[in-house]
Amino acid sequence: MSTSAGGKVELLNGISGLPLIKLRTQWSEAEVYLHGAHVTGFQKHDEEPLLFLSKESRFAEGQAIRGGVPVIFPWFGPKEGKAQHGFARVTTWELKETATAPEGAVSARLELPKCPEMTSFQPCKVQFIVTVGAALAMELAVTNESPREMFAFENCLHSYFEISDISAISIKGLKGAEYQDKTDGFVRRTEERDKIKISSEVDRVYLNTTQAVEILDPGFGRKIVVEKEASLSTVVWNPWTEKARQMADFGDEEYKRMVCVESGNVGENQIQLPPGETSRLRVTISSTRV
Ligand code: TA6
Repeated sequence: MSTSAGGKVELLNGISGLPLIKLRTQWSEAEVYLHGAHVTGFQKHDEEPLLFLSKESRFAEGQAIRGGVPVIFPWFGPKEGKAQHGFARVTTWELKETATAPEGAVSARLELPKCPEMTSFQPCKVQFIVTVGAALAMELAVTNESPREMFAFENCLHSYFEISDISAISIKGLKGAEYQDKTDGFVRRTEERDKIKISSEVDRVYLNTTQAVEILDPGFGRKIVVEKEASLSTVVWNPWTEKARQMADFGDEEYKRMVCVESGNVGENQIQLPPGETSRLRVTISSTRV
C-alpha cells in the first residue's frame, strides 16, 4: 500500500518469523511487531534511531521484546504469579487496519484479541494505533465494555530511547514533580533538578505530572521530546551496571546507550474507567537538532 506522498505500509516476516508491519514515509520509517503491538523501531531519515532495541532481545512467544515501546496493560510492575507488566506485551495482536494520509503520514490500528487472560478481566476492548510521520504518535485506547462495573487498570507506553551516551544526556520537564524511588524502597521525594543527570541505577515513578519531557543529547546533537495526553505518571529508568548484567536479554554495556522515559498511569495514578467509557493514552515522540 502506498500514497502519492510516499507513505508505504507493508506486512513482512520479521525476526524469528514474527509478523512485522513496516511503515515508511518521506520523513521516517518505523516497525511494529504484532507480538505485543510492539514498536521496535522509529528513525527519521537524517538521524540516529530514536528508539533503542537491545541486540540481545528475544523475539519469541511469551517473551517481551527488550527495547522499543512495550505496551504495558493492564498492570505495571510485578503481580503475584503473573507476568510482570501485564500480558498485552506478550500477546499477538490483530492488525485491523492500515491507512495512509494525503500529506504522507501512515498508520496501523491493532487490537488485543480476547485471549484467556483478557476474559478473566473486565470485558474490555483494547486498541493500539501507531501513526508515523515526522514524529511517532501512539494511542492506547481501552473501552470498558462492562454494563455496570468500573474497570481499574494501569497502562504505560514503556519507551526505550537511543542516546549517544548516558553520561552525555540530561532529562528536563520533571522539576517539582513528586516521585517514588524504586531503588530506595519506593521512598517519596520531590524532583528538585531542572536537568536530571544519570550516573547510577535510576528507577523513578513520577506521579501527577502531565508535562512533556525532553531528553537533551549533545552527543547526537538532538533533543527528543516526549509529549503525552491522558497520562499522570512518567517513569524514568536506567538499569545501570548490575541490573544490566542480570538481564539475559540486555547487553552488559547497553545501559550506556539507552534511557527509558515512560508515559502512563501507574500506582496511585491507576485508571478507574466507568462502564462504556474509553481511556485514550496518547504519546508523541519527536526530535529536533540542537
Ligand atoms: O519501568 C521500569 C521498570 O518497572 C523497572 O523496574 C524494570 O523492571 C523495567 O521496568 C523493565 O521491566 P521488564 O519486565 O521489561 O524487565
